Amino acid sequence: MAYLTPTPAQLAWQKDGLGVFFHFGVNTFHGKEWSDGTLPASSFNPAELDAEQWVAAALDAGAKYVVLTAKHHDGFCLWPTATTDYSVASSPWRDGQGDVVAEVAAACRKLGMKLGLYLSPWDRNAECYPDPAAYDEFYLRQLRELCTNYGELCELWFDGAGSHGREYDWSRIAGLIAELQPGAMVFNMGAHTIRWVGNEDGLAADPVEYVVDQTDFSNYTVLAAKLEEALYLPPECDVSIRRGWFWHPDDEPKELDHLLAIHYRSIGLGANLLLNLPPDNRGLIPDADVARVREFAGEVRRRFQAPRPATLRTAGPGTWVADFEQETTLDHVALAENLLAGQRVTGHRIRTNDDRLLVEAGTIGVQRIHVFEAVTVRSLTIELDGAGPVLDAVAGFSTGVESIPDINYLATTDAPD
Ligand code: FUL
Repeated sequence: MAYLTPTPAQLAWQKDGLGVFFHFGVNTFHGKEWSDGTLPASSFNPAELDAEQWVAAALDAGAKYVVLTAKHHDGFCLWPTATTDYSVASSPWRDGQGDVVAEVAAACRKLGMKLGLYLSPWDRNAECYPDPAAYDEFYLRQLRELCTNYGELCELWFDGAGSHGREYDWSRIAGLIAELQPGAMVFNMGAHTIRWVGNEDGLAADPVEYVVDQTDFSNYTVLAAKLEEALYLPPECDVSIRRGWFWHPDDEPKELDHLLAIHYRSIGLGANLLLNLPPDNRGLIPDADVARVREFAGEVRRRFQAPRPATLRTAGPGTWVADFEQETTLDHVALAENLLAGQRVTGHRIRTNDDRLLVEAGTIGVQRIHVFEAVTVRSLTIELDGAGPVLDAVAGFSTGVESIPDINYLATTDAPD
């Protein structure tokens, strides 16, 4: 059987692991999650907007890329597009001369962050939206502006919300991306290279399969999109640090434990995580959110920055041994599979040198983190199931933490007001 393999760009994106989402727009000034395209552009006025502060917060979080909502479902454009007046150019912000996309792009260049953009296919403001052919032209012009004027893009985010049952001209959209931003990951629709994980809670579940023949489409329909053929499509888990995607005055950041649980259930299962940090109506990421991401990243660093010294050797087909330099107490193990020949590991077990079964689980992928009651070992044996699996790395940690925090989350699939 032939195995589908990642492109170098897909593999690099998977290794980046963490991204930060910025949901920002006219909604930010009205306490809205979704609006219908009638909120006045004149209400967009973030008096203290500082894109560098946003990108610095993403750096603090440990993110390697950011994704900005250049246009959400309401159709309001954060750049001075030639396609519509419903944009920053009609707002009082920077006397109508501003360009949020350009400011975020400049901050990314300055701080060494990759930039991705979200351009909602569903547009509740565009008059031509009911006419698919006319809207396709309009949308392609918007995408061309974004793909031309802001440097290299690492990701284009196509949100399925509101678009169920609607066809867009995906072949021309794909052609335009191939021409102008061939390295960008394409999320969810069209010539996609990455997929949505299937919920907005940031949670993957074992097994995390990179090769799939159908994908979940959006939070607002249970219907999955059947693919014409199986594709290598690693998942991205998306979740907001707050209840809302956009900033609301009465909302607050999630607890540290909740964010850590999300980390284990996304990055710890071999999926990417796109964590939303919504800028407020001043145009700044609130202090409480900055403090929380610093706390989160600090705790991740504390747990994972110092693996216990070990060497890895093969011990027969599908079997690997990690020898620690000395007897070592561990409560976490991280594994990495070699993905160059595709995702091969379907199951795996970890045993201690005195043959206790420590872990029994499914996929490994780009990274798999296990947590368990502390054990003292000299070596660990890792047995891999699958065709020709190759283990790239094993790292053992002693963190003082022996379980993943419990999270009682409510998955919401109701469309927002
Ligand atoms: C959803 C949208 O409807 C939300 O407003 C948000 O943008 C989220 C990331 O995707 O489907």
